[in-house]
Amino acid sequence: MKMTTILNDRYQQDEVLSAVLSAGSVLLFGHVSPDGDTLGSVLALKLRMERMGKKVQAMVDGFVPSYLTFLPGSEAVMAADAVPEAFDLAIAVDVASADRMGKCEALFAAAEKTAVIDHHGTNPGYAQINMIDEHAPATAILVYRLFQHMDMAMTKDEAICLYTALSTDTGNFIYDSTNAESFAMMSGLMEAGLPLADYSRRLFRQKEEPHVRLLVEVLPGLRVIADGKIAGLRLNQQQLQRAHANGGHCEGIVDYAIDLRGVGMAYFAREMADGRIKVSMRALEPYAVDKIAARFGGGGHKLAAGVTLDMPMDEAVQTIENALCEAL
Ligand SMILES: [Mn+2]
Repeated sequence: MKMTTILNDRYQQDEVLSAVLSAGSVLLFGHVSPDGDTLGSVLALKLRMERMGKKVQAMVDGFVPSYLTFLPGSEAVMAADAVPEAFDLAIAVDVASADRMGKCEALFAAAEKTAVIDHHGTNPGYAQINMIDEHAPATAILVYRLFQHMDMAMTKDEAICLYTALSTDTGNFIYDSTNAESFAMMSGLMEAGLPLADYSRRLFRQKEEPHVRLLVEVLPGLRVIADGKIAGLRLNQQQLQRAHANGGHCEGIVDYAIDLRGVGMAYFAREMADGRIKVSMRALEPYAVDKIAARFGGGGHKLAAGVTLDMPMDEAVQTIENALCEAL
């Protein structure tokens, strides 16, 4: 495969490779509210490094969402309050800033040797070794590049992890970030025996009953404003409980707002157990929501960003709608 040469002092691929080779034990960290890319990339690395004879542990502040429990090795991911065995190297995977490790941040910071593998342009490079490429559509792409520099054939389980990571971060290969390298990597995963039909169905077609019951609660509250250019949805704790759902079941709900024809920006506001309001925002070019999220202390990408607001639902929705209208 043709490899792109990245002239970027934050792209320390060789340094990550040699750190991995010389480490006897590794602790991998994902980000809070773990998604397909962070978990898939962490678990692919875990499987590979175990085959290299290393002792590997993985740790995340937050639960593995139920739609990702099929990932090989996901049952071994430790919670933030676990006490890991001693390790030589800490690697943060798909973690844009150190505080995105949540309660694991202190453990990472105290490690003797640290590395980060990430694709967020906002990543300041907070580790000793930083392998960051903001042009990669998923962290999984960077992990795949690392694997290509190891003299080992890919296993089916590694392929399943990397496919999960890449496909979820590209919205099943439809986001603008999807590039030729994504498909070159898919070719490699298929050669490794990826059961594509089975896993694409698990990830993109199957719905859990609480998710569908959430739609029944949420969709009647659809708001369309600004001449149809902005749409929004909201969910309170009572509705969440009626649907027997949890936060993980909310994945994808914001798409019902952004997928309305004519809509350029959308939000989904949900009340969390502590009363704060978590807002997911989406935009279509030429609109962007990253600056709006940043203004209120959140983060993310131009077309997908999020923020948590410490105010009642009505006020949070009004605040976000005002900001979105302003950005139009
Ligand atoms: Mn990612």
